Amino acid sequence: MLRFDIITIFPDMFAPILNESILKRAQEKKKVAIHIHDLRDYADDKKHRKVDDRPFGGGPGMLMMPQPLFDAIKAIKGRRKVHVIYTSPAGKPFSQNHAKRLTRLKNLIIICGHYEGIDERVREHLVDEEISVGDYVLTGGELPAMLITDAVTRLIPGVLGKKESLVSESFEGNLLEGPQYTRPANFRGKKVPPVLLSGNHKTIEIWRKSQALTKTKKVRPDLLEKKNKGASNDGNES
Ligand code: 4FD
Repeated sequence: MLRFDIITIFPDMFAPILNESILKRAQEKKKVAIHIHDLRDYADDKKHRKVDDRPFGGGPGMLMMPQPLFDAIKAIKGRRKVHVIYTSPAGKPFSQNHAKRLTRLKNLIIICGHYEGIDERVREHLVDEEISVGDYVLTGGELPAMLITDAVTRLIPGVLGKKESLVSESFEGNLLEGPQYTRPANFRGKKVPPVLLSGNHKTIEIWRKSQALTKTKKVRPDLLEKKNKGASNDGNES
């Protein structure tokens, strides 16, 4: 069982995403446990539940204060060994191989970044890795935390059924998937490529591979360069 503890100032954002579909089933099957913690519950300032403050040296915006984060992590962690992730646009790029690596851990804490970021002492003393889910800025680290939870959970053995199987999906082998079709074979005059109706599995496999290559060349040539260099998705070990 992999346990996620997510620290956020918007705890209500999580239930609609995490308590549906495959993530809901994964929790019911005890493949993962997901606990959401309201950072404000750990504020020393019991009256205003303050968790942010102005940056020393001046400048715009607010920073997440060290006190609530230090106390939240200490309380949540207990005596367990945990891996602490902080989501921010300044982190290492998240990838499929990154997700695979995280499935090997037992306890993950994810701090959802906010405002202009965190006090550096949190990064220095509490954070094991800073992750970015892409080169864009969001209103908070909540969506990145959900995204990481989703990408990691679906890789845990027994979470996906046969229907949603892991084999031959996009990113396996650094190729995007080519076109796919379902019934009818002729939809309002728009026909499915005849090779797919041939029943010749070998020819179909070759056609799919060539389509995948063409598509990857067109939309993600960077993936092919990595493939040719023999590196995995993010250049890290899976
Ligand atoms: N690309 C990401 C993560 C968080 C975020 C925030 C500093 C802004 C994008 C720290 C500035 C956190 C990402 C919150 N936006 N926004 O992973």
